[in-house]
Amino acid sequence: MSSSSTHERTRTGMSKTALKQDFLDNLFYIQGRFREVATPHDLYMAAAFTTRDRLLKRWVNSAQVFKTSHARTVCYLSAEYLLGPHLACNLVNLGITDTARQAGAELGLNFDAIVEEEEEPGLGNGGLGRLAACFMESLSTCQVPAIGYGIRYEFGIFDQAIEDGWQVEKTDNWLRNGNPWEIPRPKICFPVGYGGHTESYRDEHGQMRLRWQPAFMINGMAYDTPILGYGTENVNLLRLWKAEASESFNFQAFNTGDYYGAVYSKIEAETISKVLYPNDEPEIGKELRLKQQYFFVSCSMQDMIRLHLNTVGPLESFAEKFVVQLNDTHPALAVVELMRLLLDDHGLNWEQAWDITRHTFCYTNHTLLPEALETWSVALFERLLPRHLDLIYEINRRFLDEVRMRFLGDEARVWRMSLIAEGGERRVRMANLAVVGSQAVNGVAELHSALVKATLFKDFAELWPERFHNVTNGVTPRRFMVVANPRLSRLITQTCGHDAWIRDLERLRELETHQDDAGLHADWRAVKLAAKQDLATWMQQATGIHLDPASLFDVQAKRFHEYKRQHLNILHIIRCYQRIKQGESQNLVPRAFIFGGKAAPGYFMAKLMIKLINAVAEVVNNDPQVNGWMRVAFLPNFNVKNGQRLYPAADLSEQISLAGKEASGTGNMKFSMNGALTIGTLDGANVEIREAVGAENFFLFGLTAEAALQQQLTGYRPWEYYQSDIELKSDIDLINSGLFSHGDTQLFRPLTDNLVNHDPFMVLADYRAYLECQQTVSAAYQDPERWTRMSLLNVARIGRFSSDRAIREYAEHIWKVTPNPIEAA
Ligand code: NTF
Repeated sequence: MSSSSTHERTRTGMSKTALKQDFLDNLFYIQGRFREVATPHDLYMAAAFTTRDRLLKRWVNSAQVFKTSHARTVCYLSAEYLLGPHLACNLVNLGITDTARQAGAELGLNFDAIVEEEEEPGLGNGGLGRLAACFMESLSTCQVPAIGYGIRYEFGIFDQAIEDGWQVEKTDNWLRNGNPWEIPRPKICFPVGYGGHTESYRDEHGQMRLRWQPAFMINGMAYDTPILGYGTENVNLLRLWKAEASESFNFQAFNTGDYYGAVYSKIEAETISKVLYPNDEPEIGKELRLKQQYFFVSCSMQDMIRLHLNTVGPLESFAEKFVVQLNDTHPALAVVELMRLLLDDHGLNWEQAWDITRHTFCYTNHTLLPEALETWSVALFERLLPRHLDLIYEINRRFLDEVRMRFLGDEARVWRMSLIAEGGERRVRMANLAVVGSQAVNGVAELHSALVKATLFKDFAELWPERFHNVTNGVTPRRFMVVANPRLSRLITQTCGHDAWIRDLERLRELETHQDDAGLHADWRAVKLAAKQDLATWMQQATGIHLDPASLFDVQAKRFHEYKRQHLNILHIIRCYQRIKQGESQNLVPRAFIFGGKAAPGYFMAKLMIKLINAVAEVVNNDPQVNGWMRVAFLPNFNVKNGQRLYPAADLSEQISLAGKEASGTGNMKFSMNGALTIGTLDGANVEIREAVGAENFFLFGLTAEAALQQQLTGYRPWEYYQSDIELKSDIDLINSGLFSHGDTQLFRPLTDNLVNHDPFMVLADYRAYLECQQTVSAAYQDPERWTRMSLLNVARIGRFSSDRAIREYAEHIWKVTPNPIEAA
């Protein structure tokens, strides 16, 4: 530590003494408690405020600099941010974790218990929302000026409890005890309209124009959360909108004597930001969801226009000041809303407005699954957003003329590309809208981006090939290595002789020179074992299930979905069980099979998979004949916090989706970063992870995307696999026998029947290859030196999958924005 930075720390209050004093002050002045009577939550709040005080200074400084320098700014629009707990990450990014720990110790406090106390904001479902959170952190780290816009859901993703083996959803009342990380901005508040009609009028130049008269208005109020970067003074802003009744509206009702009516309308307005919707239930078509999307998009676009007018000036340069990234199609209405604001509120003409709009937006696609592609019925649109429907028609008319001009006489193409799906109920295609309204479209892994061009957006890629890009996802090593796995991080820093890898993850490659170092191997194994012990302790207490840290920890943690094929994993478990029962354990290694993940509340099949896992667990864990060999455990309520317990403890990472279905995956990266080896298909980012870590350090199995598609086209007959593979048949039959369901032979029928008769995700086709691959896993695990070397090389070569790299690619190729480093104030 140089003397100037030591000085810096004391000057800005980063010293241990200052931390202790401020902690006690916050405990007293904010929580109204002194040390002796403080609850664990009081202690957490005092720690959070003490940390927040320290980041506010950086934040205000960043905001000031960005304002005066007119820095080009990225606006990330996302309906989800799965942030995870803030405290530990903010301490790491402030560089004061050790100081805070010592300060705590001197006050007689348990630092880890305080960190553990934080309830995470679960404002997202899974991969897409977590990606947005990683990107926000990396935007700050990479010094790119950015604002994240989203919704401040009062209830985030439900908490999952397991009762009698079934998933039970509990509301996530995350704001109950207050949120020390957000700053309410009552003055940053925008009106949002719904319903009503459009009318024409003559403007001051005698031009006929249209305007919207909404039937009712609500307000969106800003709540700001500062997002720190690592090793930088740059702090970006996450601005989430809360829906509130508009005062004037209330007042009107009050004046007419309808006090209760006014209160009711207030409640109704506030439902708009009440609850997060699941993302992997087939098309829900919920009106409230469309209202939510329009709500946050309208507030965000109005806010950007306000900022632009306040700093830069004329709206003609809007697209130079801002670039807006659409995180999937949920915010795609922003394209239309910007058009409306420019045309109706700011008097631009169509050509000007469209030129600005087209140069403002970029769109990321996150899934090819047809049931996840958003469409909204024209009728609903007409009722809720009549002006926007007009604008969509006009955008479409002009766009389809362009298509006709380019592809003479190809009306089938015009139909496919239209923003409106005709035939049957007319629907607005949000993905087509997003592509037409954007200057760049990207997929999230090489394979996915290729499939986007070849299938989903084939027509669009033929029209505008230059618009299509790939940016492979990444994850932040600060949260998923430094915070989640301090032991491994310390070992890496010690081995490399520096901690520069934390901001430049490619430098993990320096570990390669130590790949045969026996001392390092021993330390590496000790680190893994300690993490497994931690997880085992936690599991025992959370589920009562005992896991042996010496066994191979085989982990599948992600949302439950048929395409992710948790049932393929279960079939392997049942096969192991049967083999052991039949005395064929010679090629096995003792394994703990660990699952985590939520199922969308309305997704019956996914919930049945959870039940099956718990049912198999109950039998296996209570069978003394197999207990030396295997355990099955379901970790309830998989979220960011619980993920941080799992990744460090995994030996084997299950990434077994049907090739072509998982757009990227990001859990695959988090496991690998923590030294787990992957068993996986050639799907999503697995392909690139395997290339990076080396084929010899990755357990590959299964059909390729191409072969899977080919087989589907020529007629896939799962029952032929069932009939011809006696082990497969016996595994499925064992489920149907009632062994796992106290004699109920019908309980799992929907699942097994579906596998044998339809099997849309080709579980049976990949079953044999998966079993064989699992045998090579067991064999490798029996050679600890070899396994350790493979684990080490996975970490050494995973640098590319930092979200810093992803952000740099977006910045250079898509956003055309350069870093804007902030000097310390
Ligand atoms: C998810 N998509 C994909 O299923 C994952 O493969 C990917 O890693 C993440 O996005 C992040 O890109 C979704 O969650 C959604 F909503 F699009 F279905």
